[in-house]
Amino acid sequence: MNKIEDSYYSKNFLENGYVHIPSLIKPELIKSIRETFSIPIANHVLKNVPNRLKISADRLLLSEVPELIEMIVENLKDVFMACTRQDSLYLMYEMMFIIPGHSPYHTIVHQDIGANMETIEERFPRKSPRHPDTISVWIPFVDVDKKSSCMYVIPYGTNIPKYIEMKAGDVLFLSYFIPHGSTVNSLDTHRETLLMSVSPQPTTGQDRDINLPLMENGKVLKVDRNKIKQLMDKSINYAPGEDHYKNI
Ligand SMILES: O=C(O)CCC(=O)C(=O)O
Ligand SMILES: [Fe+2]
Repeated sequence: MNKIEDSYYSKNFLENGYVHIPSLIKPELIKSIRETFSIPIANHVLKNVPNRLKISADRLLLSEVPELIEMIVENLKDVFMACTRQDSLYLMYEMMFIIPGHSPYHTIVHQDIGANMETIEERFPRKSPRHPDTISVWIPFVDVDKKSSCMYVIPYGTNIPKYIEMKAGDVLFLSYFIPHGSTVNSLDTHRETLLMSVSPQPTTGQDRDINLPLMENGKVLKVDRNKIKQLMDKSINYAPGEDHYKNI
């Protein structure tokens, strides 16, 4: 990405609360992630629980293919710095999220500042232990549109939902405050996605956040493999915990 694109994306993000960045991950890489991880996981879970509405695999890509996370940060580092106005970045959580074909599940409208979804107060809370410039990074591994569980956002200054149709390997940045949700997946095929939350500062007093340093002074760091191993051994789950595929 060049500087002009970076500043175009960050300007849009700061003005509207979201930005859609096309073609981040190459099709061959997406194909291998799907064949190695998301499709076998979906098949495994659905074999055991055929009516599963949604499946999440917490920190699996981080532990199995940390290069993928490093590559994403490397490619997006200038946009991250422009959007957060800081040059450090920490990973709060990372999960693969799969919505099976014909699942009635859809993500109810919420802000990511609220980590829980049960009540209105939880979906639209007033404060959070995380930094206000925390960004959710959402990457579909399959093309998504209104029929296949694409995301929608309510851009800053509007009250009209905007549906974000995306190609596999595109990226959607969501601010911590933008209201967003997703449509149901009415296709036969699964909707497979990667969801990460990154923040310019670590969180204190919130032990389910990974707080893994990804960038320091504008320099992308190698993911600390030992730290990841410790994290995987400790079972802290990003909500909703009942969906963790390893429990099945
Ligand atoms: O993938 C989705 O449907 C939405 C995920 C999301 O917004 C979240 O987990 O906060
Ligand atoms: Fe969200």
